[in-house]
Amino acid sequence: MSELPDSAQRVVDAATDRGLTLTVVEYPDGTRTAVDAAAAVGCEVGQIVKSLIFSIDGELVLALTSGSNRVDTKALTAAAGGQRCDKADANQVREVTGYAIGGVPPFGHANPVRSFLDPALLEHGEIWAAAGTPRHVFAITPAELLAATGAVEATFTE
Ligand code: 5CA
Repeated sequence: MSELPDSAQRVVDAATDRGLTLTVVEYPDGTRTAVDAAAAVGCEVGQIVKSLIFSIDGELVLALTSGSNRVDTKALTAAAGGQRCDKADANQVREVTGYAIGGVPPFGHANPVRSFLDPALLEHGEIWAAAGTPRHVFAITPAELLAATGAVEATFTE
């Protein structure tokens, strides 16, 4: 088995800490967006987990969103109990998660982050998420993802 890049290995280690064994798959053509990832994996876009960071009243939160959905920032703000929501910029994403956009995983972040999960992800038996780079992904069940992230289910999509 070839060696994983550090950022992907950190995700595997975070999963191990949570009692999960991840199989990370590398797609050299890239999995930077949900559409790219679905094409690479050969699954529905709705089975891809987008790990999106928003700043709500200055708190960086994670919205685990189905690849086929768009975040309704008003609904996300309400779920988080806040007032104002801005999309995080690339620097904020890297600062809070420790990963670059396109590879942000759903757990294994540099800093703790409150997480919310789009219930549409629960409709699938298997979903796929970024493993720390824009080329690496892993499969997980929705129940495992909920347990690994401690995310709160909330309806926050348009
Ligand atoms: N690897 C894939 C799926 S496994 C992935 O990471 N998808 S993603 O949706 O979680 O990450 C891409 C998202 O990053 C885009 O949907 C977009 O919301 C966000 N993004 C892209 N460019 C920027 C940017 N310059 N600033 C802030 N956010 C950005």
